[in-house]
Parts: sequence; structure tokens; C-alpha cells
Amino acid sequence: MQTKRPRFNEPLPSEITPRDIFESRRQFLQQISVATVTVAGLSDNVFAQTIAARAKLAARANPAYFAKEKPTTFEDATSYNNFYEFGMDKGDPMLYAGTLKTRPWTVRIDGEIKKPMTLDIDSLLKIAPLEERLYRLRCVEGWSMAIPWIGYSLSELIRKVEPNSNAKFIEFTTLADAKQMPGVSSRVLDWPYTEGLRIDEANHPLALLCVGMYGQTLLNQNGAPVRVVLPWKYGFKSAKSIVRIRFTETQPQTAWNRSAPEEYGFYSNVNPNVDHPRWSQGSERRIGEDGFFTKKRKTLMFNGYPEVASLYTGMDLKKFY
Ligand SMILES: Nc1nc2c(c(=O)[nH]1)N[C@H]1C(S)=C(S)[C@@H](COP(=O)(O)O)O[C@H]1N2
Ligand SMILES: [Mo]
Repeated sequence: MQTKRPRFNEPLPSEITPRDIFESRRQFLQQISVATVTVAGLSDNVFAQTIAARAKLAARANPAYFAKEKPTTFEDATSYNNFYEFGMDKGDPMLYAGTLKTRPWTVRIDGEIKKPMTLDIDSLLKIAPLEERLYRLRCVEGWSMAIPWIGYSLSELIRKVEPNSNAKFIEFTTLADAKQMPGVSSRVLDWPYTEGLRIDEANHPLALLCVGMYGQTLLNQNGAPVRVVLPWKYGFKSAKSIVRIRFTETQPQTAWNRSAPEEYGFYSNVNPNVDHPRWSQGSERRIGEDGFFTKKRKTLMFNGYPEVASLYTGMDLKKFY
């Protein structure tokens, strides 16, 4: 008999894989990856693929967008991920995203624009000069990283497709291919994963169309070949492996909001004063700093990007969470 689809719940912070357990599992996986064994049906060859270096990607560091932070290590940023299309555990995307085929790849851009188009990834790479930006990304679960992303402002792409006067919102749809993505056959979310922004948010120069990190093209587990990074919003707004960008007149549905509307709103700005219904959002763990006695960091309003505040003038951010 068909059972009710379980409402999706992000794990409580206390349920997140403790770092030390995670570390030892990763070490274990690295050891076996060099041996000729398989783990969970995964060959060592496939595993090697998931951690292999990508193509170098030249980008000029933009000092205006370079957080004064120690970057999270490449290893942490590529092995501790949320990408539910590949599974629920933080290590699943690293393990299972290796087989995602990211070339050829096209992004359909349509809706309320004068120039609908389908762009392949090489054309997308050429729309504007690539910049390196060190952004913090703060997950709604209470952990954060600081990552040197590569890309350009989403506004550059928006300008190219010429939105018409009806274009008030922008919707991102990400790949949902059950053949390549084992998580898509589970019912944790209604696939495809969709996200959205108001058009003025999307045009804010901080909003990054992202094609790389750490001097390389994106690893699959981080959303190859193209994603967005919206550093003032909770991490789930930063949709990975985008296949469609649609301009709309009305506010688009988002996968998380549909799944648990009282927990995940459309705006989802990082806000230490508005708690998640099941936990506080006042502090966070920086991945890589999580020794047993390490103090958590205080979470900052808009994740420490006050320049976006004017987008929300006059709005009650408790109501529009
Ligand atoms: N398509 C898709 N995009 C996604 C997710 C996802 O499950 N599917 N997870 C989100 C969440 S919850 C977070 S915190 C960030 C994590 O990005 P990172 O793994 O590159 O750090 O990706 C976001 N983008
Ligand atoms: Mo997240």
C-alpha cells in the first residue's frame, strides 16, 4: 500500500554526523579507494573519479567580494555536502555524484524575457569575465563554510536575455534524472529541486552564477556544471546543477517551501533573530573548526552581507522568512 510521503525534515543539529565519525569514515573510504575493493557497489575507479582534480579555470580574484576569512579546505568543501539528489548523508554526494554527466549540458532560459535561449556550458562561461570570490555559505542546519567560488554576477546573464516588464521573479530548476541520481527515486522532496528569487535579489551583484571553485571547474558534488551561490541566504537557496532559468510574473514555488512551508520560506535570508521552528539560528559551526572544545561562531544578519539590507526595506523579516 502506498504510504504517505514523509514530510521532509532537515536533521536536528544533534543528529548531524559528528565530525569525528565523519572523519574516520572518510579516511576509511580513502584507504579503500586505493585498494581493489568495492564499497556499497561502488568501484574504486568511480570513487577516484569523484575526488579527482577538474579542469583548471582561470579567474581574477575580485577583492570587493573576497571575505576576510580562512577558506575551508578543498577536501572539506568537496566531501561534506548537501545534494539530496545523491542521497541524504553528507558524504553521499562525494560518493555518488561522480557518474553525473555534466557535458554536454544546456541551460534553458525562458519566460518573461525578450530573448529566450538555450545556452550550452561553454557559451555560459563566456558571458562575462570569470571572477574568484570568497563567500561564506551558511546552511540552515547550522554549519558554514568559506569557499573561493568562480563565476560572475547573475545580473550579467539576466541583462543578456532582456527581461520584459512582467519579469518579477526568477526560478531555477535543477536536473532530476533518476538514472544518474539515486536520490531522485526517494521521496524526500518533490523533484525537480526548484528555487527562486525576486528579480531585484537576482540582480544584486552578490548573487553569483557559479561555474567553479578552488581554481577549477565545479566538482559534481558541488553542483557541476553550473549553480548559483547566494551567500546572504541559507544554503538551500543556492541551487546546484541548474538546467532551466525561468522569468515569471508571480512568485515561483520552491521545493523546500512546498515540503515544509512553516520551516522554509521563500526568502530564507540568514537571520540570527528568526529561529527555525525546531532549532536556534543564532550560531553556527564552521566546518574544519569543529574540535570538541571549539566554540561555535555567532551567525550574522544576512550572513555578514549587510549590503543586501536595502532589498528588504520595510519588510517584516519574521513574516517573510
Ligand atoms: N539541486 C540541489 N541543490 C542544492 C541542494 C540539493 O539538495 N539539491 N542542497 C542545498 C543545500 S541544503 C546546501 S547547504 C548547499 C550546499 O552546497 P555545497 O555542498 O557546495 O557546500 O547546496 C544547496 N543546493
Ligand atoms: Mo543546507
